[in-house]
Amino acid sequence: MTEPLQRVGAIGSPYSRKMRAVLRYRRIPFHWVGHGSSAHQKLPPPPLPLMPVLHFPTATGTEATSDSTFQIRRLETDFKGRRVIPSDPVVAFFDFLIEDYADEWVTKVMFHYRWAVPGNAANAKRASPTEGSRPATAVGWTMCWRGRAARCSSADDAPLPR
Ligand SMILES: N[C@@H](CCC(=O)N[C@@H](CS)C(=O)NCC(=O)O)C(=O)O
Repeated sequence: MTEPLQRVGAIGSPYSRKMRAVLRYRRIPFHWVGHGSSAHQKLPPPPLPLMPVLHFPTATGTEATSDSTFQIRRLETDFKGRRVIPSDPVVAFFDFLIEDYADEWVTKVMFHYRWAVPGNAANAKRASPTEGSRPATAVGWTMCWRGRAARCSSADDAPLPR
């Protein structure tokens, strides 16, 4: 594979940044396609409406894939060198356990520090709605996230944009 992979994501998305870190570490060329950008609109939809989406080249175009855990596994089989999954099956099991824990729970910690620290919240509420993610307007974005604030931020009165 010589063409850079298309990776749809957003700066504020922890899973997008996880995949960017993996692709950089593995030295796999990729294009960062902004979620909601015109380049994004031209790509086929993923199986799940979540970021990041990694598009793998196929004989007929590209295959859109969802979920960073499975994307990492696919990269392990498609690209050689600087692998991130240990070859020892016992160590690989612990690797999987730690990744699963981090995917499910460390994001809660991340969201807490994003929204509970006033300086971070001020930055996030300015940056997040302007990233081009769906929905594209600050009002739409707020409506989308307000109902989730308690779960995502660890605070009922998270300082979302008004
Ligand atoms: N388990 C998935 C989680 C992906 C995920 O939750 N992505 C978030 C952005 S960080 C998303 O797309 N959220 C959209 C939404 O909740 O509507 C993975 O590892 O890729």
